Amino acid sequence: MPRSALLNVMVKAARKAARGLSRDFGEVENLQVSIKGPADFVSAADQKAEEVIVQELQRARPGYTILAEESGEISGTDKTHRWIIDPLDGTTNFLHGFPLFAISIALERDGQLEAGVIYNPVTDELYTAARGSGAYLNDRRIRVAGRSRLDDAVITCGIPHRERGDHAQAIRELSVVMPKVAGIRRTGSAALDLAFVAAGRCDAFWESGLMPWDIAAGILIVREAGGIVTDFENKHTMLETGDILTGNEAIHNDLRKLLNKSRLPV
Ligand code: 2AM
Ligand code: CA
Repeated sequence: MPRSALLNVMVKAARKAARGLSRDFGEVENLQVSIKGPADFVSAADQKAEEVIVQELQRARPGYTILAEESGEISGTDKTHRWIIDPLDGTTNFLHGFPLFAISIALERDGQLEAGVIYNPVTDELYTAARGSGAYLNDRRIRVAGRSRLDDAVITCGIPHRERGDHAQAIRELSVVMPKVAGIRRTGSAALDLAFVAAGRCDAFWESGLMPWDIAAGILIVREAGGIVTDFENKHTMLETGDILTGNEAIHNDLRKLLNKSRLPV
């Protein structure tokens, strides 16, 4: 199926920003040994990538509102459309020369996700979806995995960073899920976790406390790949709460019940 004009705009912006990020990623290894380390360099790379994306999107669709990780909300003349942008998801990986990071761009219209793009420059893998038109990896249709038993499932998750989130709760979650599944993975990029669920590379993903730009594109891509995406109460507050749970219908349901066992009574 030919890509829509809208997706073409988003893909062009992602690929352009990716060229800079790939160059900068190649430099990170050299910087590991400097006294200051690569942190400032990475934050400059992140900002530069965001500028490129914002510039491309504004040129193609002037006036759309923008929500981006580095700039926050840039109110446009058109408030019905909003770009949600993460120029570099997996920053800690990038900083360490660990090759798992992605650019994520979504478009919302009247609060509904219309299109999403996630691009991994290291593997040159481009995940796209437009509402009602399916999800694609490098222009080939993708579907969530068909496995229905937790026993067979490989599941990715997030673990809160130092000084963020509820570490004790994260450990309770791991301790209920670990004995029931084939394996748990932690990639460090929520956007790629969602892309991997959509492509059937893993069976489910859950994380708490994420930001809208981490997950907006991925939510649509998983849905268009036939997956279920909710918060832990089966509601659709993911962009507001940052809590997300996703997989095919069977695994999503079983994992939700399991995770709820890890919650302390309030
Ligand atoms: P980032 O790499 O763009 O920061 C990994 O668990 C996920 O959490 C990544 O998608 C990462 O996005 C996100 N993340 C990292 N630090 C965060 C923070 N302080 N608040 C919210 N999300 C964060
Ligand atoms: Ca992010």
